Amino acid sequence: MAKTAFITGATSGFGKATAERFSAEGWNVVIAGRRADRLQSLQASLPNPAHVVVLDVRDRAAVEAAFGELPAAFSPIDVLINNAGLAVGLEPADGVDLDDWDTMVDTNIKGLMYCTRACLPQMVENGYGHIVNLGSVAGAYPYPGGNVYGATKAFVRQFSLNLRADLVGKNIHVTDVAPGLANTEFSAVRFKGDQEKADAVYSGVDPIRAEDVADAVYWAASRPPNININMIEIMAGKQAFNPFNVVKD
Ligand code: NDP
Ligand code: 8X3
Repeated sequence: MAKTAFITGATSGFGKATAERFSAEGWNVVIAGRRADRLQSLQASLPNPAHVVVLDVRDRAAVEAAFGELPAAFSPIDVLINNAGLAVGLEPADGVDLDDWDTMVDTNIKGLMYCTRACLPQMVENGYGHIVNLGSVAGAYPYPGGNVYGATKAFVRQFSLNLRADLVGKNIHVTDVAPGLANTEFSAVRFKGDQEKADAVYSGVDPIRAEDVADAVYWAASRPPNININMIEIMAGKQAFNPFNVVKD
């Protein structure tokens, strides 16, 4: 029987590439996101069965309903890929719009929590499961303007480890996949539709591709059950770290 992966944020970027990868490998996929038209065209393009769920992960009741009302062919979920997320803005903390911080916390933290909690009982009952969370290098390394975005991804890292602590005896695996600079719609969203600013982020860099991340997610999810991949951190070949920033008088 085909296994099922539930992928949030499947309308674009990593989520779409991950749905394509799992489907190509013979999996059934549940593809979730807010843009119904994109989900429908993705569904039509996939080689194996796909179930569309139009879902805003910030809506707790809608998340509970989505996991509670899955068709039999897509239940139970074998792998949950908590990918939906975003950065909004790159302003220093003292000038930020608080609504942007709320949006990131509500999506990257609370939405991920809701999906995880809604999915876990069926995994426990089934005696098998794997949760792959999309973190970020921004959760480990600070940069100017990363403020709450990076903090939400630090949450993803620690929540992944703590989930593992809870689930270790239940045959449920947990992986935090933490990419760096990757060319998706991420920067266009961060800069609120300013495509010129978004493109500038990737110019002169050969960034990570969505397919590279899908590859890492699929690899982690297809390891044998005797191992758990706790974390995968990926950077672009031209991306590294800054030294400490010491400001002199
Ligand atoms: P994209 O903007 O291309 O994709 C983001 C996806 O998240 C979209 O499918 C979007 O769907 C979905 N999404 C956003 N908000 C919600 C919501 N409230 N409810 C449901 N779905 C939502 O970006 P990426 O593919 O790059 O990002 C995917 C994940 O990877 C994010 O968590 C991001 O933080 C993380 N990441 C990105 C990196 C990068 O440089 N690109 C690097 C490291 C991590 P829709 O709008 O249709 O709802
Ligand atoms: C996205 C990667 O470095 O732009 O999570 O924050 S970065």
